[in-house]
Parts: sequence; C-alpha cells; structure tokens
Amino acid sequence: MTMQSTRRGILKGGLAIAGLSAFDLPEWVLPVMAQGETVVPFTDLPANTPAPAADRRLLDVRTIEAPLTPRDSFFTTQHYGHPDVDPTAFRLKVSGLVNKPLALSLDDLKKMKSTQITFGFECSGNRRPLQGLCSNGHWTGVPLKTVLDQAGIKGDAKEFVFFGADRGDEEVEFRTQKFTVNQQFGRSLSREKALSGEPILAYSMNNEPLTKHQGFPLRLIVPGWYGVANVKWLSEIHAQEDQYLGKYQARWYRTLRGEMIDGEMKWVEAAVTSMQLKSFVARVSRAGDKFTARGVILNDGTPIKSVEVKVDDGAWQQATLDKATSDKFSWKLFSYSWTGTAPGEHIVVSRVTDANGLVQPTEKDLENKKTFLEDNSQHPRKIMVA
Ligand SMILES: Nc1nc2c(c(=O)[nH]1)N[C@H]1C(S)=C(S)[C@@H](COP(=O)(O)O)O[C@H]1N2
Ligand SMILES: [Mo]
Repeated sequence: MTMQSTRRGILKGGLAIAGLSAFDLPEWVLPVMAQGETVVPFTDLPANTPAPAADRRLLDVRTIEAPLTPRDSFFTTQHYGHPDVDPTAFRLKVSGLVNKPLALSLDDLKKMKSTQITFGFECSGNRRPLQGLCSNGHWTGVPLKTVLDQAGIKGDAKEFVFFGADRGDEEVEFRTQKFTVNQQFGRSLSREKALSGEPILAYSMNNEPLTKHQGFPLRLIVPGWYGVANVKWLSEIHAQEDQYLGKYQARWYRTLRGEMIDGEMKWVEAAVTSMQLKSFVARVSRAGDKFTARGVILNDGTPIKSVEVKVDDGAWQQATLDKATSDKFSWKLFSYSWTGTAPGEHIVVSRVTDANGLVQPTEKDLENKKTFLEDNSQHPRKIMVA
C-alpha cells in the first residue's frame, strides 16, 4: 500500500467516527495530501525503529489527518499486558469510606446520565524523536462524581484509589529488605480532584466500545492529565484516608527537577499529574516551492494563546490553529506554510504559548530535569529538502 492510500484510509475512518459526512468537512489543517504534495522526510528519525512490544503501539505522527485518532491507530501502552474482562460478569466496585458500597454492572453505568468529552493525551514518557505516545479521542461515560455521590462519600475520605483488573508481581523494597508481592495496577486522585466533576468513567471512545487496548470495558479519564492517570480495565474505586503509595503512584511516575529557590538549588520530586505545555511538528510536506509544517499541541486545558514555527535561523512565525480541535481538552492541531527553502538539511521547530503567558521551554531550559518523564521541550526537527 502506498503512503497516500494509507492516509486516505485513515481519513475516512476519522470522518466516520466523528459522525461527519464529506459535505460538512471542516477545513482540516491536516488534510489528505493534495495532488503533487509530497512528504519532506525527517532525517533525525532512527533508521531502524525497533518494533514495539506486542501490547504497545505508537502513533506515526506523520499520518495524523483528522482531529480524532481512529481506535486502531490510537497509541497504547501499559505495564502488565491486557487482562481479559468478561463484560457480563463485570462489576465496578466502590469500597472503603463510603456510606453504601457499590457493585455496578455495565448496564447500571450505561443507564446513568452520560457525558462526552474530546480529550487528547500523551504518556508522560512521550518524547523525541518519535513523539508517538499520544492520541486524541472522543470519550463517552458517566461522570465519576455521579458514581461517588451514589455511594455517599464519608467526610474522612481524602484519597480515591483506582484499581485496574491487571496485575503483576512487584518487588517492593523496604530499607534493606525486598518483598515480592502480586498486586493490581493502581493510581489515586485527591478528594478535590475526584469530586471535581471532570473525571469520567468512560465505556466508549469515538462512539464505539473501548477496545481491549483502551481498557475494555471501563476506564477512568482524567481530562488534562498525563496518560498514566487514565486507569484502564477499571475494576474498583477505593475511598481511604491515607495516601496511596503504590509503585505506579509513588515511585515510577515522579519527576525529579532542580529548581532555583532564593538563589539555592532545591531538588523537587513531584508526582506526574497534569500535562505540561507542549507542541511538536508532526509532518512537513511540500507542493512545488510551498512547504507546510503541521503539528500537535498538548496541555492541561488552559486556552492556547499562540503557536509559532521557526525555520533554521529565521524569526518565529505565527502558525494557524485548526478550528476543528478547539475543544478545551482536545489536542490542538496547527499548520504553518512558507516558501523559499533551498535543497539540503534544515531545522523546523514549534513553540506554543498559553493564555497565562507560559511559553514551551527549550531543551536547555529543562536541563535540571533529571528523569525523562514530562519532556515538553521544543523539538527541532531535521528535514531533508530534495
Ligand atoms: N490498568 C492500567 N491502566 C493504565 C496503565 C496500566 O498499566 N494499567 N498504563 C497507563 C499509562 S502509563 C498510559 S500512558 C495510558 C495509555 O493509555 P492508552 O493505551 O489508551 O493509550 O494508560 C494508563 N492506564
Ligand atoms: Mo504512560
């Protein structure tokens, strides 16, 4: 299959799931390639990308053409593989510091008033050169608050732990000792966040049931947060007073940064929560002398003020935001066109600024971030112009 026809297939899928016909086609900033338009290759991609593990999938960001990512190309990753959940036997348990413990079937959940949201997210480990651990979906489910209100949350419940049906053996280190225990994947939210009305218990993406990859039959969606918060194969919500200190909460998803405070370097370890402001160029194409860079913005839902693109040592130039991706928690797509780039290797980079004036950092700005998570640095792409 040629790249052209593959992309057309993806566009069709994208339209079908968005419930759109060809007649109300918005002006995609990432359209199917026009006649005579060709992709300008990135030269900073590794020559051979090792095939990802069977239960992992990267989105080839050069193929993004529609606001929503079709379910069969939506990126996917997890720690313990995919558990099999029988949807008829499935019960979502709500336990702990609640007045009425619950065991809800899928039907029970689907009978509750549903809500929908477009939400794009990335894994906190997403980074250059591929940037393939991100996607955008349209989610349907029940507000988490609806279910928690039904259970009746006790006053001393401070922390809500979300357990997946997936489990694995983990070595837990304690001082000089090591214990191997079999445990479920778990992540927690504070009382304030859990009851905020924003998180959703989702049973559908892009108007289709979740796939096994996406956490069938039910997952938590925390709009504006990194991927890890969106617990898949959700099986139990446990309300408790104590902080939850499981491996994927307290140890694996931490960012270590040095911050200058009053002239002194302080080392801060913080949990991975809401997404850092980020953009990257996903594809550069060319039609004659006209070049177009198209890209993606991800953040915590703060409105975007501007996104700019710079070619080589030129000035930053305003790029255009795609109106089809203006929903608060959607990823945002953008494009910028220019002419007059000579044959040879060139650098194309993007930079986003949000409504609070926060500017996407450079790699240099992040030099005191020691762990690789939350890399939202500007990503200069190398391209080869023939
Ligand atoms: N139950 C469970 N949920 C999980 C994980 C996991 O290992 N188990 N991994 C998390 C991580 S690290 C990411 S980035 C996202 C990926 O979601 P996706 O596969 O739908 O893209 O799922 C999150 N939810
Ligand atoms: Mo992740």
